[in-house]
Amino acid sequence: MDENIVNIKRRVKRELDKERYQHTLGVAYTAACLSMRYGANIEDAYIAGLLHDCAKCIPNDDKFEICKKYDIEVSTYEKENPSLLHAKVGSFLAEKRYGIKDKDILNAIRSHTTGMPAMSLLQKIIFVADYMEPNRNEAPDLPQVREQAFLDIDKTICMILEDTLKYLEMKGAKIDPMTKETYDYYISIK
Ligand code: DGI
Ligand code: FE
Ligand code: FE
Repeated sequence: MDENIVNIKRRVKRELDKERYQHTLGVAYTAACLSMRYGANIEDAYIAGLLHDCAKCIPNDDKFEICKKYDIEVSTYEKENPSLLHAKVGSFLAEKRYGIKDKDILNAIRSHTTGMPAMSLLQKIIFVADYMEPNRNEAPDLPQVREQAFLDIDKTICMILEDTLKYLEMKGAKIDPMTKETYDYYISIK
């Protein structure tokens, strides 16, 4: 395997707890499979998968600290829901600590939790792979999502967002405006 990938894996393994590292490997190879199906760059997808949650195990206070130190903008919504920040901070660390220069990979990490309208193929692949990788088992619609992901990726994004919005409403959690915007966009092009 590419030396770069071996190094990323080693470092990410150190930064994450065991379960999160297993999830990370699951996202990486699911993203590679989806890339084969849709003709995306397989190695880029694998790397984006490996790094998408690289900031997940950083305590909230430290994430805020990183944002302050490096002038990363934090929305009011993220201030109230700091767990969402791991995507933005992860993208930053992927660039600064892991030396990733490819903007598409960095954007895919940044948008992996809420999605965003008009995503690139790689962004869509990471968004979908994160939801359906083999270690995930809680979402009720996983079998349908896993099948649909290899048939129509835009439709899959609608299914995932529908389920996520329902789940957040049930929990009484607030919905990030970007999650809603992404949903409206993908419903409108269906
Ligand atoms: O980091 P992971 O657990 O692998 O997955 P993720 O980055 O997609 O984060 C998943 C969580 O994020 C899931 O519990 C749903 C939540 N989420 C997604 N959109 C929103 C959200 N949480 C809030 N509060 N608001 C959102 O709009
Ligand atoms: Fe995440
Ligand atoms: Fe994840």
